[in-house]
Amino acid sequence: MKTTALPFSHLAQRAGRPFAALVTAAAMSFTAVAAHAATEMPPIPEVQGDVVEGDGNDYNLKFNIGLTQSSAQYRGLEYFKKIVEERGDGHITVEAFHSAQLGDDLQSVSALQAGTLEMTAPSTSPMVSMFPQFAVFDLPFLFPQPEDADRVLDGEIGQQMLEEASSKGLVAIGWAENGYRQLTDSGVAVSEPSDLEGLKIRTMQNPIHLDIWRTLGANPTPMSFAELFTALEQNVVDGQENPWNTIKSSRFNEVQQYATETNHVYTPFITLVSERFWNRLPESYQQLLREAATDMGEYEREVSRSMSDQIKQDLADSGMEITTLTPEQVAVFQETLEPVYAQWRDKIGGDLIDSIRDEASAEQQ
Ligand code: KDG
Repeated sequence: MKTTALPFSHLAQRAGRPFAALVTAAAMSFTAVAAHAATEMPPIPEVQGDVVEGDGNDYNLKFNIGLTQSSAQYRGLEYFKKIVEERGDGHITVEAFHSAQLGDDLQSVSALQAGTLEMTAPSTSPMVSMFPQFAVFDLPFLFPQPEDADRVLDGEIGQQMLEEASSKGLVAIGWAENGYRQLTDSGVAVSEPSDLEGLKIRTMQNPIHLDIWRTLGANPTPMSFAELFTALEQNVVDGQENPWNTIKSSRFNEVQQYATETNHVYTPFITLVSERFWNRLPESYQQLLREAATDMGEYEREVSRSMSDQIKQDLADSGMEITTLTPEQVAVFQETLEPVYAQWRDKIGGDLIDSIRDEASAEQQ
């Protein structure tokens, strides 16, 4: 099916609302969520669920992530550990590692395939060379509101993607939230694409992200997350883009003066297990890990969303100049990036893009 309508107007049409109203609704929903933001991380929940009997053998799993110990991602990992060890019958333990201690995203995925690491939870973006369908999540402004991403990831499309990613030595058992990405830089206060001219922006190792920042007029540089803070500190790059929780937990405000709330891409985390380890587990423990991954993802979303307003305030208090775009300014970024949809539609698959847009814009039942 050839879509002739403009991507974002198309989204508005499907949502049955005028284009500007859709953008305003998205902005208001962020404000609404932010207005009720907690001032600190929500407490780690009590563990619910029956005790799970294993096969009498002992299993220890190392779970490595790229973000720091103060990130929402690590808080989710602490909850995952609590669930597995409290619901397991004492024969399964979790060792939690942060800040890429055991390798960055791509190194961790390779270690799972080799069987030298048991679990990790990377962004989908650096994995598109292994799973091209993940590139759909890198399309700009795909999800107008967080609930739209939840509906897709928790529904048939998300389940299908987990099944497809359960290959190549990996077992994909759940989704979690990295979140909506925001721009930071050390050069200028950015409020329109022309402000980006000549700025060196670090991107994830992902071709769509490179296209996004080239199209906006910047000079993009792909780099692993583990190298990013040093690259910013040494002015190897001028800026980067990540969710608020990452900007704060990775202390980017110490090496970046400006931030712009662009919400230009929503990035999920995908929770992965080494297939070699998985196949050694009794089925009862496999089911326990699946349930713990689902609970971790839901909790991580809550932590990520409930803290964004407080984090923005903390960053401003630390001296960062934060630019909040008007709906009209957001529309300029969206319209400038429309060619990225056209460039990538055939490579990603028009049917997948349309099914995600339909699911994302469907009213909550
Ligand atoms: O553990 C996840 C991080 O390593 C990374 O994926 C975070 O969004 C990210 C980035 O910019 O690399």
